[in-house]
Amino acid sequence: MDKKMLTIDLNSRVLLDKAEKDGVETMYDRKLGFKSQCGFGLQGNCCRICGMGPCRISPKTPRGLCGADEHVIVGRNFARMVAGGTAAHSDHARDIAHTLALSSRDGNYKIRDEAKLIALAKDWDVETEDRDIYDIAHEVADIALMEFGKPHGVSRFLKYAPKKRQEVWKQYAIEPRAIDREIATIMHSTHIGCTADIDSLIHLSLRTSLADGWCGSMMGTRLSDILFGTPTPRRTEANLAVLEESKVNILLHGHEPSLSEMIVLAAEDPELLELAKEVGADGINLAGMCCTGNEVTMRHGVKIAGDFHQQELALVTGAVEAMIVDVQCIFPALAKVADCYHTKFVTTSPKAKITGSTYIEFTEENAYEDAKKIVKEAVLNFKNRNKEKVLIPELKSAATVGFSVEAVINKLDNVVNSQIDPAGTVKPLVDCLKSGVLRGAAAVVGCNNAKGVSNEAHVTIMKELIKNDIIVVSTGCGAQAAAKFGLMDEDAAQKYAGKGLATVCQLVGIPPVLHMGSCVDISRILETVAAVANYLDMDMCDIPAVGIAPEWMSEKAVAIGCYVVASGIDTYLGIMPPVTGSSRAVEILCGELEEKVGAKFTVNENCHELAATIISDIEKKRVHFEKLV
Ligand code: XCC
Ligand code: SF4
Repeated sequence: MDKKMLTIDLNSRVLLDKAEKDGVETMYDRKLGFKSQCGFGLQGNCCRICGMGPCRISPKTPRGLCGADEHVIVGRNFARMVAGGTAAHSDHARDIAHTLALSSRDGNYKIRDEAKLIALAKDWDVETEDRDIYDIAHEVADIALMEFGKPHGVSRFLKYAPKKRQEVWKQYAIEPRAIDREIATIMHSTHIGCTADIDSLIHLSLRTSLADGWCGSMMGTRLSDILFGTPTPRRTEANLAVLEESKVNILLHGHEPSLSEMIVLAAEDPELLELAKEVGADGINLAGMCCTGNEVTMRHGVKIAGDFHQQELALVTGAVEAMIVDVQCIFPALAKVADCYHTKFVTTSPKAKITGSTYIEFTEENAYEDAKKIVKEAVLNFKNRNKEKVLIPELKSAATVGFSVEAVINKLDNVVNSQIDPAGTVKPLVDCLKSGVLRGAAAVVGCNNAKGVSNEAHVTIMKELIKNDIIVVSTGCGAQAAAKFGLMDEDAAQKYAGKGLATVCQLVGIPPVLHMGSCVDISRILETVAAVANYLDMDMCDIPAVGIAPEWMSEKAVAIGCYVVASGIDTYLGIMPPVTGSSRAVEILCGELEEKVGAKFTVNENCHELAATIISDIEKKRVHFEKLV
C-alpha cells in the first residue's frame, strides 16, 4: 500500500515523500509495518490488571484466572480509559487554577477578563464588592482547587446545566463528586476483586466523565478565559505552508495555555527580535499544533501549522528551529525525527519528559524568563538550518477562529430585531432551529486516528452536514482539519453549505464550521446547548444537537464521549472503541443508556454511512423537538 494514501492532506503527502528521501521514519511507516493489530486488544478483552494475567478471553477460555468474564474485563478496561482521560483534562485545569492563584498586577499572569471572573465569583458566593480583583481571583482559584479533592458535595459546575438535566443526573446517581475522588474510585473499583458488573462499570464511567465535562474541562476553559482573555473572532491561516522560510519558525504543541501564552509574549520581545535579526532571520514566526495551537489561535490568531498526525511531518520540512511541547498528544518519535534535522525538540513539563529531547523546565513562577530562554534557544538555532534540507509545502487555507459562546452570541446580535428582542441571547439560533432553516447543530471534534485515513472522516462528515443545513462547531484536531480544508472560511458557506445554513452564515457573518477551541473547550459547546435548552425550558436531550468524534483516538476522547452522552447528546464515533468483546457493553453504550440519560453512542467506521445516519437521526429528533416548541 502507498502510505501517501493514508492521508488526504496534500501537504502531508509531499512531506511523506521528503521523509522517505531523508530516511526519516514516520507514523505512516510504522502503520504499514504493523501487519495486524492484536485482536484481543481491539475487542478490549485482554486483562492485565493483576500479576496473574494477562488473561485473554476467547470462546475456549471464557474467563480470566480470577473468573472475570468478558463483560467485566471489557468494562474495567473501558472505565480505566475514562479515568485516564478525565485525569488528563482535569490535571490541565488544576495547573490553570494554580496559575490563577499566582496572578498579580505586576507579575507574569494578569486578569484579562474581569467580567468573567466577577461573574464566576458571584456564582460561587465570593465577596466582590470593594475588593481588589486579584484578591477575588485568588479566592476563586482556591475554591476551584478544592473541586479536586473536596470531601463533601458534588461538582459546583453542575448548576450550569438545565434543571431537567440535573434531575437526570440525580436520578441516575451520576452527579460527580470531587474530580480526583472519581478518578480514584475508578482505579480502586477496577482493581482485581472489586467491581465485577458491567452496568456498574459503565455507571462509574459516566459519573467520572461528568467530573471531566462539568468540572475539570469547564474549569480549564473558564479560568483560561479569565487569565488569557475570552476568545473573539479573528483571522488566521492553517496548514504547514504557514511556516516561513525567512523566519525563525517555532512550533507550539501540547495543551496548556500557560506556557504558550508566555511564548507568544516572548516572541515579541525586542531583545529576541533583535537577536533574530543578528542571526539573519526576518523575524520570529509562531505556529501551533494540536490543542495548544487551538488555544493560541483562538486568542491571538497564531497560525495553525497542523494537527496530531502532522507533528512529525512539520519537522520534516527542515524549517523548524524548535518544537516546544508541554503535555499530551506528543509523539515520543519527535526526538528521533528532530535528530535528522537541526530542530530542537524542547520538552518543558515534569509531567512529560521525553528521552532525546532538550528539557527546559517551564515554571509559572518564572514564566516569562523561562519562555524567553526557550525562544532564545530557537532563535540561536536558526543558523544551524540546512537550506538544502528545507521544503515547505505550498498549501494553506484562510480561516476565522475564536468562537467562544460570548462571541457566538455577539454575532447573533447582528440579526436581532432590537425593537422586539433583547440582545445577548441565543434567541436567533433558537429561531433558526425552530423554523427549520437550520436542521440542527453538530459538534465534530477530536483527534486523528491511524486506523483510518487522516482527516478523511472529519472533512467528509463536516461537508455532508453543512450541505444538509446542519451548523457545525468544532474543537481539537477536528477543528484543525476544518481550518486546513477551508471550511472555516466565510466563503465556505456559499461553496459547501445548504441554502438555509448559507443564508444564516451570510446574515450573521460566520463560516459554516465554527472553531470553538481546544478539547477542554468542549465545555463551551455544552454551555451553548445548555443555553438553547434553557431558553426553551427543555432538557439538553430534546435539542437537535449531536456530538461526533469521527477520528477519535485518545483516552480523553473516551471521557468526552461519555460526558457528552451523559449530558443527553447523542454521540457518533467513526472508530470502534475496544468494547466489542462484551456484547453487554455494546448493548448498554449503544442502546440502553438512552433510557437512562436520553442519549447513546452510535459507531460506524464508514464515514459516508455515519454522516447519513447522523442526518437522518437529526431529522427524527426534529419531529420530537417540533412537538415540544
Ligand atoms: Fe490530542 Fe487535544 Fe485528540 Fe488532538 S484532539 S489528538 S486529544 S490534541 Ni484533543
Ligand atoms: Fe486475569 Fe483476573 Fe488478574 Fe485480570 S484481574 S489479569 S482477569 S486474574
